Amino acid sequence: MDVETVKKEIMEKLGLDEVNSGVFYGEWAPVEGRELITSYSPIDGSPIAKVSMATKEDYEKVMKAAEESFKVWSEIPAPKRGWVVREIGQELIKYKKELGRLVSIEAGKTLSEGEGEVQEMIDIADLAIGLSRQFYGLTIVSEREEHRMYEQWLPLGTIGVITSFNFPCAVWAWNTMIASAAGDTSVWKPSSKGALIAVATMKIVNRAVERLGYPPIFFLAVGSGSTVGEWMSTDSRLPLISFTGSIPTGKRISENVAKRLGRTILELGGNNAAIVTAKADINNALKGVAFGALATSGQRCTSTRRLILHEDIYDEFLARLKNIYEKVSIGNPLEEGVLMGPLRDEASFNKYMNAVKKAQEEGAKLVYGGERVNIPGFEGGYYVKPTILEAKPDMEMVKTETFAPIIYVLKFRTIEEALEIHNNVPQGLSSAIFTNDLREEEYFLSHKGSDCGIANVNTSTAGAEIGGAFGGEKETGGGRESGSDAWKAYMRRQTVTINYGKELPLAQGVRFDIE
Ligand code: UN1
Repeated sequence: MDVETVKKEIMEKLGLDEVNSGVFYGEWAPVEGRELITSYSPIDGSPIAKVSMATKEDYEKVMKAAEESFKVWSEIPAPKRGWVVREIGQELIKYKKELGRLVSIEAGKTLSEGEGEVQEMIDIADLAIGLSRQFYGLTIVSEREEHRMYEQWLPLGTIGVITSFNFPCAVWAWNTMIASAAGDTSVWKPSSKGALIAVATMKIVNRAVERLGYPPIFFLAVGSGSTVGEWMSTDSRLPLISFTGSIPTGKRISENVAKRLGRTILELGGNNAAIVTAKADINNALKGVAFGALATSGQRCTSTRRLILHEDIYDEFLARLKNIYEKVSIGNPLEEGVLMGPLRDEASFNKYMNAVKKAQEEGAKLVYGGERVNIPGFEGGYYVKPTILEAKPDMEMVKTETFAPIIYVLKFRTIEEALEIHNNVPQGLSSAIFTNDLREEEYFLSHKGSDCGIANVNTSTAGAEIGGAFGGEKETGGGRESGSDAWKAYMRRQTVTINYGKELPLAQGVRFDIE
């Protein structure tokens, strides 16, 4: 199968044309007079289609429509909003294959990963349906006679969601399925490299909303970071900006939002490590590390970038990992059996080459990889060998996130030393330990252990389920999305005090007697 065949099969079904509007403000904005982005497939570098970008006037229309809709949407009881989310989930089930294939051709993922991304959207819709009946607040005892206190959660408003190319629709759904159940409307700025997926996603979900007779609640403004991204982050009509992407851009967005005292959910870089101890089940550890490092060609926030090996198993593990790397099938991700597709584009490839070079300049030893792979017939795609470098914890490249299949191997003797190495990076998203030793595992999970938002035992750093809160510490930005109580970020908490007595006693015993 090639890009052209898949394209022919899905474009009409997804309602996509050669030129598509990238702006939805209740209706699709015309494409005339707007700049166009060409979407290129990383698989062979071929153009798939074009998407128009929002002008400032378009953006204003988007914001106006989103605010108007919020007034209606926030009035609807939450469980009924949940029904809309259920309809969206059903619509996504219908289009799982087609949207999954679009993810494969626009993001370069394997067919299984493309469909997996849509499944992640369906899963979060399921979670949001249940949540729509569970926006619970606490009741609190009052120190005053005949008083009652409780807290309630109210819709927040219109929220902004800015997503990256590597999970071009799942991360949008993490935010918006929860936010819409919570009563919010949303404005989406997708990555310019995932614009076509965004358009297709909007068509699917909007159909479901419309079918149930509600006004549109999802809005779209395709554009660059310096235009739409900047407009959104400085716009006080958006009380929350959820941003997934690089640390430098995250800092910029965070500053803009902080200046207007808005809220952010930041999901920035990860530099995730797997610790493999001498007590590990080596076969499982190899599988977990290989999946973590190679899936999506190392272009996940959760990709395993560092491998911390116990000295007793170091040589054996490294040799076996190298063996897996030598055999892994790299190529057209639309083909059955291929596990590693291309890097996103030339810029990603240059970053990969640069990291390999710089790490070696710092003294790292290349064990495997470090070069481009030529796939006949797919010369326009940037395919690379998965790469293993033996390194030292303090090297700059070991502390840097490179969105590519590069793993730095580090050696440890004691579990304390392993965790010191582990935490010796600025990022703090995901982590893993492979061990069958209770003490090692508990040390890893203690406050002296992993400093990440996500900690895995005997499973990979990548591939988190939507039921948990997703996000990380330090330069990863501190945000949490998706499951658990992440919904609270999309609502505003109100502490309520009710006096049902005949007097007006004051808290803290304060007296204020008036005649
Ligand atoms: C991301 O890379 O931004 O945990 C998200 C995982 C996926 C999500 C990754 N479920 O690997």
